[in-house]
Amino acid sequence: MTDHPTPPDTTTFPEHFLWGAATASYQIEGAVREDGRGPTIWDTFSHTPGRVRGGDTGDVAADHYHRVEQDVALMRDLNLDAYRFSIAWSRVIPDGDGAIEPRGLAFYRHLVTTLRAAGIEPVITLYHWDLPQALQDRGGWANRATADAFVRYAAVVHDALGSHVDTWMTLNEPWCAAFLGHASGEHAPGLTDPRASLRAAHHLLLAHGDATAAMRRAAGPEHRFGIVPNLYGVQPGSDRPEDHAAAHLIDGLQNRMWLDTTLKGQYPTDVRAIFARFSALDAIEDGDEARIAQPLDLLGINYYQQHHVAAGDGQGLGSPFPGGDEVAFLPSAQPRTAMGWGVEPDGLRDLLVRLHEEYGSPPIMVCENGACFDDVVDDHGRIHDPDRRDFIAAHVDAVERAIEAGVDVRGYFVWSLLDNFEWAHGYERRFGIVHVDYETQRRTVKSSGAWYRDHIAATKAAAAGATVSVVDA
Ligand code: IFM
Repeated sequence: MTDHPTPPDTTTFPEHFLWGAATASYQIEGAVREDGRGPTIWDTFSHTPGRVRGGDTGDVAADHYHRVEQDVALMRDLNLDAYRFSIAWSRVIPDGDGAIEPRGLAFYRHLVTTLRAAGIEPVITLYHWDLPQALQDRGGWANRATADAFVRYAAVVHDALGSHVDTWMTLNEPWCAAFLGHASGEHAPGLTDPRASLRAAHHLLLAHGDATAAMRRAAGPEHRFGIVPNLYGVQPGSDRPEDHAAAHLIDGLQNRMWLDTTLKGQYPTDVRAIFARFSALDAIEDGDEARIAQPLDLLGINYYQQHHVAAGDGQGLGSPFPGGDEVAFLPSAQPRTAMGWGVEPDGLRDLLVRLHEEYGSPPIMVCENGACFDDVVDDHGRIHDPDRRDFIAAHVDAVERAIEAGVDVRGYFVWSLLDNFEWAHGYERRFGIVHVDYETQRRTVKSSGAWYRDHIAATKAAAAGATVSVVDA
């Protein structure tokens, strides 16, 4: 990557475009045993030896639970318009479907009012993978009743916080919850059961649809509802028909499964065939697809990279996709992040255009985009991270090119505000634009964060007709 990225054009973004940063409850909050919070599948998983690198857990994480004021002040200093965070279900209803814990709701009420006082718009995600353990003990997402419990939980949170929060996302990356959690077992609850993974996927979608309908019934006209799948461009490794077939299969499970259901009201035929192959079709009851396809005000998307695939040898390649053992995943030919993920900003532009052209998508928010690189803290305590800065600049530029091509994009959220618990990778992998020293909990804005702060100021100045240059951080 260059040391001098091409600055994105600041003049294209619509006036009310939201510049934000995102986090998730289990990744930053800590305080796992405080104020009545019930245990979750990630508490269980991270405390199981061998599941998370180095035995790391979210017990303390970035200690955000005790640092709301400090963290919101940081967001204000970064010029953020909006902050996307998730609610920990088990803080609000410790066992998932029983008694409500008022201290959990009070914590989030305090967070959203502190954000509002700082002029920052809260964007809520109701589920970012931390299922109450008590529900897992009764089958978790593979059990249809979990969708009903989610609808009640969503209504409780919406009722408590709806007067402060306009933007509501039901699920973050249901693909991960279903397939990493139940097929490859890399994530909690750590199952390797393709049938359970497909049942979980369907019940997550049903939970999204029914919760959206329930919240909308109670909502004011200003409330906006959406879902946040993680979407990828899927590129065949060659022109061979079998590589194209592999790309089609992965596109079905990664993209169309979530888009066709929520936006068109039906599973793609090839995805139904995967359900049939793993004897999971019985999970899809009559009328479910219509319930899933609730009208949406926003489509949230998370974008990090593209998949490059070829026909495999059927020997099982560790693919997290049920049925994906027939597919070989190829490394990107582009530079890669510390996760090994290819840096492919054009893939974001192409994805946004696809959503517009193929799906007639509702307005889109890029709810996560960012990069993990190995940060070095210098002798003065500074973190100079030009690779992350270039990554963000190039993807903001890709969003800008999609807007120019006619796509209605309403916001961009960096993943992540803070370094945090990166799931099975523990604390080794850092995505933050703000560095967290986990010994002291000291926060330090990285040079990528300084660039983002200045970029937001320049964009706002451009919208107001003034000129501010983005200093090369
Ligand atoms: O940290 C995760 C986040 O929880 C979901 N989206 C991808 C991020 C980076 O892996």
